[in-house]
Amino acid sequence: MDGRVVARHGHHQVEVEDGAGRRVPCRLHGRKLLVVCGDGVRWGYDAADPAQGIVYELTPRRATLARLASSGQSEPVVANLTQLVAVVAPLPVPDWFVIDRYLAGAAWCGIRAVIALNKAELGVPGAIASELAVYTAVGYRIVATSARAAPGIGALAAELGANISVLVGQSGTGKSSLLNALVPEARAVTQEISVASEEGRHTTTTAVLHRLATGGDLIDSPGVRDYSPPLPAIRDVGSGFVEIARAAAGCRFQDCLHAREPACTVRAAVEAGTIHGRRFESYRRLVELAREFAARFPERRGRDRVR
Ligand SMILES: Nc1nc2c(ncn2[C@@H]2O[C@H](COP(=O)(O)OP(=O)(O)OP(=O)(O)O)[C@@H](O)[C@H]2O)c(=O)[nH]1
Ligand SMILES: [Mg+2]
Ligand SMILES: [Zn+2]
Repeated sequence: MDGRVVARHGHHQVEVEDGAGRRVPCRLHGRKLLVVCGDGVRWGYDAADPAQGIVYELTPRRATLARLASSGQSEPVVANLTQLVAVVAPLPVPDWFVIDRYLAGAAWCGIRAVIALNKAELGVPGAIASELAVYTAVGYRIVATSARAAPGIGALAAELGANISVLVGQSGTGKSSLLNALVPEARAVTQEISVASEEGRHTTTTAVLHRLATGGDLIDSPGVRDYSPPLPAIRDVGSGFVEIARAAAGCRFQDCLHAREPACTVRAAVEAGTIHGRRFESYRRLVELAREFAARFPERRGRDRVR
């Protein structure tokens, strides 16, 4: 039968949803099979134990959110997405570099990205409002949400629509709380952020997919401390930053890295303030990372292209 993986538990156990929406625990046939939440699979019931299934093969993946592992390899996290929702909150204090990397990763795998500002009922500190204005200016959609009070989750539900969306971001921003507000039967575990560190406690440990009443799907994922997507070739890093890609059209050299080249319209825009300095710094750090990985793992050059 055809099915879809809605959760992975460890390396050899997954949960598969059948055509009727039933969720069946399954083991993987063969050790080489690497499946993640969202994967389409071929599976069947286990003759020896009809309460269990066996996954035999993976169907080809469409847009996959992956992470760059320290081994230099690209590790799939969630497969077959159409949208990424980066969740930030007044607390924990946002790490905008992490947000930029998710947005770039979404761009490289060809999916839409939006930013959700959760815990909005607490009020939005000026520093966060001005960062968010930078994203609005370059064209990202921002939705204010609250899992507890007004403004609620109406705007987020509208943004999710029929998409297959994943909630990503730092631990403690309220991803699982938003999921519970949208899909009460999900009953995802949530936990107060630590008083001492003002950071989340990494409560969610595995990505799980839930069906939305709107016809879309929502995947809750574990919060991160840091994240990097698999990186394209160095000269393509700028394509993950809308405003940099746009301004780069005017650079004298087609493969301009916007570092020290003459007649660079990107650097001119940074100096003029039309490209935000922190976004440019985000870009610069990713170029450095791409350079470092290309040097450390020359055999992988060009292989981990996300598209
Ligand atoms: N004030 C307020 N608190 C919220 C809101 N949403 C979530 N919280 C609280 O924030 C804390 C963290 O929420 P979680 O939903 O566990 O956060 P998470 O992003 O899933 O965290 P990880 O699973 O660790 O990544 C909990 O104490 C929630 O009750 C909100 O809209 N407003
Ligand atoms: Mg969670
Ligand atoms: Zn340039």
